[in-house]
Amino acid sequence: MSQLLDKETLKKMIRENVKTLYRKTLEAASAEEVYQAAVFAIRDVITDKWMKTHDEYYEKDVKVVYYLSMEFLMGRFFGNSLINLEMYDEVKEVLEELGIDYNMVEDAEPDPGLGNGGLGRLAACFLDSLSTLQLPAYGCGIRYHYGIFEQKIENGYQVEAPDNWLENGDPWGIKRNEYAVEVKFGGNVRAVPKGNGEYRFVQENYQSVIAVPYDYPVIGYGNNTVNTLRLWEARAKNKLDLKFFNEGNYQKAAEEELLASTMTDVLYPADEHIQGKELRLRQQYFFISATVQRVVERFKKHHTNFHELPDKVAFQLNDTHPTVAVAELMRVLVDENDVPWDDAWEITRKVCAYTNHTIMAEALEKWPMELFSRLLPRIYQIVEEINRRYCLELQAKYGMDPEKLRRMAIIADGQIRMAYLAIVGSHSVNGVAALHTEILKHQELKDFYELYPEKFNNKTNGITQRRWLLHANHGLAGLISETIGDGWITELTELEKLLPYAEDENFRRRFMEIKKANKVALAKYIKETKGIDINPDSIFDIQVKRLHEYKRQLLNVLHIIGLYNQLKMNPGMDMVPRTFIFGAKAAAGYRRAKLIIKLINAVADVVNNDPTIEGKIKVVFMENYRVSLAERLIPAADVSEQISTAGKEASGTGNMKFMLNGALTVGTMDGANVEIYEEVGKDNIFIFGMSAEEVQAKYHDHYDPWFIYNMNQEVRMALTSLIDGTFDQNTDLFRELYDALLNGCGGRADEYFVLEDYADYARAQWDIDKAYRDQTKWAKMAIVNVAKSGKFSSDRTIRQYAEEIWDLKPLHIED
Ligand code: 26V
Repeated sequence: MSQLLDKETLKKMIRENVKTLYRKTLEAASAEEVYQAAVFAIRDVITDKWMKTHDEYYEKDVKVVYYLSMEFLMGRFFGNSLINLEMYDEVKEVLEELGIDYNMVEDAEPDPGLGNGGLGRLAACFLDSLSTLQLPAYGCGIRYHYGIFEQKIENGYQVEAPDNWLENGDPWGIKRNEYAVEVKFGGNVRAVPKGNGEYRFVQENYQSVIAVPYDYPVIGYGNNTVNTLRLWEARAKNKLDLKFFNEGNYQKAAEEELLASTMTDVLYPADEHIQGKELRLRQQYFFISATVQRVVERFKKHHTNFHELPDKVAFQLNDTHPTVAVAELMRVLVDENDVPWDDAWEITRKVCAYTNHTIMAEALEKWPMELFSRLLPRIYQIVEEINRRYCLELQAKYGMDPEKLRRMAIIADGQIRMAYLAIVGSHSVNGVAALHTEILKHQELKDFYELYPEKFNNKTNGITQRRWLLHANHGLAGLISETIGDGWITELTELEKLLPYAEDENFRRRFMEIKKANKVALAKYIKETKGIDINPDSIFDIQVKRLHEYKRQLLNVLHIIGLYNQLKMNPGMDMVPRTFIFGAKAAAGYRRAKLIIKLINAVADVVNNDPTIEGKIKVVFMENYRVSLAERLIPAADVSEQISTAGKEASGTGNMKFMLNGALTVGTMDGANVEIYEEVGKDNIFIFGMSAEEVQAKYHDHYDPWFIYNMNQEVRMALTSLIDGTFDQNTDLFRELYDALLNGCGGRADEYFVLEDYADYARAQWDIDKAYRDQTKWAKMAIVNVAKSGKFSSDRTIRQYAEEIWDLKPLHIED
């Protein structure tokens, strides 16, 4: 029982809150209403700690990191907050004693999808670790009114619906009107003489938007630290512009209001290409300008010497999306605080650090000059000046080399390259897994590594075990704590103590019973939501992540087709029954990705309803993959599919969540899979396919997928199934996928080497089949995976950021 609030008080508070909020008795309240009432009860506990934390930060004037990110994929707050407050069991008991089903209450909370995928979820795991490690931190981002779309499947196709997560209010967010800031767009810049021969640059004729922050608590586990996630919302400065209104120009009069109200409406639901979308650049500058202005204001409360800024403030740029921060900090220092350019530049570079999350060329942000200069005229000038000085440096170092200059310039070919601005304006550039960082250094950012070798470093991603084991998998968490104590909750490498228990029959039995129970629970959920019967004794083989060609969901489904064809020819084929589960959102405009979703569903329809294969294969596409669904799926997995083309997946973090929950990986030597392999050893993982180097060589080499087609019957038959009506009644629906693999409609044929890696993937899948038959062996392998997952805690990652990039020290907050 927690000392924070006793059970009787809590019961009383929940009753009272239901009454004041809804004019109802508890007995008459819906799960939604009980949820709201319970949140208001625990908010009390949180608020005291939250205020104390911030008072201490201010008083002690500690250094603070600002994690700047367009996305925070937080997942539901309720259960996780209770876990971190160590009040979970107590609140659960209280609700059950009141006759309320705890899970119904948790499920009543919307799952705020303020992110696309890996990058946004990483930000959320990092915040959890920052608070747990007692590190002073803010997450800074945007309070989108609509998060990532809700995915529905209609007739096998993805259909997008808006996600109105704020519909029933926002009990976790606190609006801070007193910290509202003005952000300026457009207009022109005028140089005003300062009188000392210098000029001050002022923006005129601009449009204003007011940024209003909403603060969300980020609770540390088992301590008194409550950091803040600060999300900015746009509001008009003037509802109506009276000047235009009086002239009878009503549209113009309402323009600012319209501009403001659309700015933070919606998250861009693409995690790859969007070309030069003006609203996206507005969103970026909006939250960055607001953040930078607030940070400098706060700094000035204690300091007058701006050279001390890097001792008090660190900005971590989550990909290139917040990179205007480099120029905005320069603007605030130079224009608004009269700091000389050279000093401001030195300060800015010490404050900023950049994380790269992808080497997919399409995702590297570039802005057309015309758009950038029109929207952000002063920022544009500053970027020009940064570029001018930087190009002089390049010339001093390399001589006059126009090709090299063109390759490396921040501004070239009519565009501003945000990654290069981030690299030049930061003291640290990091990749998110060892392999990824090596590829950055020696391929993608080779020129920059030669120029600034000291900036480059690796920070292998991690995940928080509080959400992904303690909250998502109570059964396993309980068994582990009972066996080795609960130190793992804040020190995940403690899990190594489980290693000897791989040899303990009793432990293995209980471990496998828990997995089975999780599978039974998932089977029930699938039956309820999809109406599909699945066999809890089959292998649960799961691939959940965004849909992308490089992630190769197509390889997975082609292999399913291959298995199905074999079963049709040989119904008695001896295989362990398998349930293949998918979850994936496709970017709304990504046609081929959407077609792959349709294919998965079409294959599911045929395979699940074919009695001749005797239920040996089932295929399930779970709609609307999101954090709360991941929490249901991952604990029930036997096999974790991490099958990207080697060299393409920067890290992956799903791979770590599965491992932590005792699933075995079938994967390529890509991203953090490489490090998982190093931890568990070759006998406890199923590796297949080309290495990143082989992929690179093949890319330049002659690659002919027809060669594989000719040589491999299984591949040929699977491909033929795509176009012979097996899955689409002869409509030629999937011909595009067939062509993309063999002929490369427009682009390269089989760009991601699906066919090249097919045979070895199928071999690895048979190895899995064989291994699973020996349940003792399988249990040992799974336990080793859990035991060796310590490295992949985001606590480890954040410690490294704090020590090696931010120079950030923990601050203990007393009770
Ligand atoms: C890029 C873009 C480009 C413009 C359109 C909007 C948009 C939105 C998001 C992104 C970021 C894509 C990069 C990304 O999510 N990378 C993933 O980062 C994970 C955390 O580091 C990593 O585990 C995954 O491997 C990597 O794909």
